[in-house]
Amino acid sequence: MGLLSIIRKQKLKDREIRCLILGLDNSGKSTIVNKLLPENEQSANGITPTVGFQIHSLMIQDIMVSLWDIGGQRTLRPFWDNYFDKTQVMIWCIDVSLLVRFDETMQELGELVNRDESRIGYECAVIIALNKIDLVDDKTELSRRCSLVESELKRLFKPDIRLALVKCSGITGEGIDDLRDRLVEFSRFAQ
Ligand SMILES: Nc1nc2c(ncn2[C@@H]2O[C@H](COP(=O)(O)OP(=O)(O)OP(=O)(O)O)[C@@H](O)[C@H]2O)c(=O)[nH]1
Ligand SMILES: [Mg+2]
Repeated sequence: MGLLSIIRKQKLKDREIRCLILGLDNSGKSTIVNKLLPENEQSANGITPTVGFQIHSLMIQDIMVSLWDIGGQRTLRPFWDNYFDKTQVMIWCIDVSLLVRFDETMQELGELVNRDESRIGYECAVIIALNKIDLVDDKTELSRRCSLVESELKRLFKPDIRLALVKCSGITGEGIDDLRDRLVEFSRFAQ
């Protein structure tokens, strides 16, 4: 292999980032991941609950994103900690249509933060994906729920962390471009 091709290969490797997508079961993580993939790679059949994890590689602009979709069922949550090594971005997915699970999702996020305060928001940027917006027709109610999440985030995180909030729907695709943009923005920062 010539020197030039070694350098080129290294440069390509430098542009790789790792992103975790975490959150409660049924919040829509795998559905979002499917929507982020190029159309010809999207699953046409239904998405089933993730047992363990699935890794997808996806090119966004000039960045190769290795996207780790981790199952959110209660029995799988004790293993979440094991996935953070060399991870630059975490997408935390919340089902905005289910107010009854807001406390649970914030508690799980809080536990992750408390276990290692230098990790989430510092080593690893955070994107909060408020998913399933298509299920909340009332816009005032949707804003109220977003504000609820925002005030919880203020309580959980120090003000200097790298954090973004994106409203989206893994089904209609609304907000998915915004999610992609945030992913690129944080990936560039990580390089
Ligand atoms: N209406 C609507 N349904 C959604 C949306 N995103 C996901 N769903 C549905 O929610 C259910 C759960 O979606 P998944 O993507 O499997 O959820 P998950 O977070 O990956 O779940 P686990 O793998 O168990 O952690 C499926 O029936 C999806 O079709 C959305 O934005 N809008
Ligand atoms: Mg899943």
